[in-house]
Amino acid sequence: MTLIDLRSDTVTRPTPEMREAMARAEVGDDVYGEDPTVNRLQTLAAEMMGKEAALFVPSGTMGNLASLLAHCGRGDEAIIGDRSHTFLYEQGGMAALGGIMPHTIPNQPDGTLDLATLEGAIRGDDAHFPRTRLVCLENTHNACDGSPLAPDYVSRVAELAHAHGLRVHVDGARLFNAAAALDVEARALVKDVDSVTFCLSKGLSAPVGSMICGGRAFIAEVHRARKVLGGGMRQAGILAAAGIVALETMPQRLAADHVRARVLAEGIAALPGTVVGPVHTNIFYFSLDAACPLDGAALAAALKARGVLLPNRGPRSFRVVTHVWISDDDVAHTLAALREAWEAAA
Ligand code: TLP
Repeated sequence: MTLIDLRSDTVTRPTPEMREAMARAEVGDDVYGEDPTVNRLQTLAAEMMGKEAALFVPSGTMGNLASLLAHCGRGDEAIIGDRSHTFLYEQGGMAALGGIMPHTIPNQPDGTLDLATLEGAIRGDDAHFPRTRLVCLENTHNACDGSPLAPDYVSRVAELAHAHGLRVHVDGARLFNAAAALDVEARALVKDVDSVTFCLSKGLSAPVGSMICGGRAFIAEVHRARKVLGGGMRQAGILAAAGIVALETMPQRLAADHVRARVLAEGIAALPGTVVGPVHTNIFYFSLDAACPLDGAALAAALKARGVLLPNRGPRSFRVVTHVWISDDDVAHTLAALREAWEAAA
């Protein structure tokens, strides 16, 4: 039985067209800058983001860390949302490896940072304080219901940050989901920021890799950071080839994942004892209240027995993520499996 895997869009496998492109890819040594396929991907990514340059890195985590290392020195401070992936799920790499102090401020439920709180967090020029260098945003915001941040909000953050001499980095692991949800070009979401990382894996379904995009001088710094982090890859064109197909073919189909997420959420909301969060993109959260006949572990086990992978994240809470390998039939099967689980427990 092929499992219906709703754990994350990180589980996506390459499409047949990607595998074909990988098999045919021209390669060279990318540490020497000689891999033509990597170079093509970097040019394409920079163009799509409206930035001067781009760099291919193995993962979103490395993309964020290399960007932070390029923007900040040891003892500098980065203002970042307290529910952001970089703060919560990247092992504190900025502090551990870069000596960069995370200055967290609350993420609003929609993933934004309140502008007044942000401005209040910027340090003055005083020898007691670290120097504030950077503001980090996340778009879409994974932990805040997969919310997309609108272009005008991002631009207002950039305006505020730049007025104080700070830079802005966007963790755009799912930037193309935000663009699809808001019906704008991805580049419109980053036009005023200094750097962006987006993932070719996840919703775009390439097997490996993320892109960092920004100005030429910044990308030169990021290139050094990637090397010291062990991210200089040799014949990486094999991977970049899949990334090119991802950029050319996948953004335009993401809206379908968002529709399927909504159908799943509506079906779950109709079951007694569920509390379902908002659906903006391909990620939503739900929990089971006291009236629910099942707890999280029991529901996860019941679903697994029916071919659906959705482990509980807390005792009674779940995250659902749709992606290219979740079809309408998979949605229908999942909803039927949920109903059966409820009936069996009642
Ligand atoms: N997120 C993963 C897990 O790490 C939680 C997931 O399943 O959602 N930024 C954001 C917003 C992310 O969601 C992720 C991965 C990353 C960065 C890190 O990307 P990778 O896994 O490529 O290092």
